[in-house]
Amino acid sequence: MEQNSALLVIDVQNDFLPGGSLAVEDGNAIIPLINDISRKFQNVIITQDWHTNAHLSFASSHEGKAPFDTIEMPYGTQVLWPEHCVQESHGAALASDLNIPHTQMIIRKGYNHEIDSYSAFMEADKTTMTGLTGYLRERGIDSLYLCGLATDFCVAWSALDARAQGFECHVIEDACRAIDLDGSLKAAWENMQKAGVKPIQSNDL
Ligand code: VGL
Ligand code: ZN
Repeated sequence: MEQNSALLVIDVQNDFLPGGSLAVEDGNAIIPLINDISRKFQNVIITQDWHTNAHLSFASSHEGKAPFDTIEMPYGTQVLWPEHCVQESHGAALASDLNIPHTQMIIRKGYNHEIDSYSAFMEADKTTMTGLTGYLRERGIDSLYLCGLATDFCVAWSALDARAQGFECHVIEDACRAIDLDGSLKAAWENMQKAGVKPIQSNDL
């Protein structure tokens, strides 16, 4: 791949893998594929969900709420999750069999206690930027390829924001797995299609 392209590996962390607190079904199946795909890219960026203890996106931080309930936050409706990806925990660590030594940057998100951040570009308030747009622009990167977990949350939100920020964006479908809450996977693909995100398969690369 050209110097203007980057692979974004989204949230391949223990808590999103089988055995983790917010396990995505079959999530571990994509790891060897992502390792292979990464060899085709000069530029690789990894994201890491990185929450505070008792983060407000956790159901356990709200009395009477259970995982997958929703709540109204100042920035809109928030799905409440099991505790996951708490800073420095084993669950927050990148999968140990993720093997991408030429990764150039690891960007963390979701570290603001009161605001969730599915997207690698901006927090759920749609205002607070993570700095990724500036990093990519300074590096002359304008074409992105996304893979990882979960298709319908962090991958989709990152892809939509990538388009909103003016990047060309592809989602490598077979190198992602979904949570799929109440039709969220179908809705995510519809929104991505409308926004001009291009779905591709790993063997298209
Ligand atoms: C994610 C829910 C909560 C994800 C992160 O990586 O898709 N989903 N935090
Ligand atoms: Zn999270």
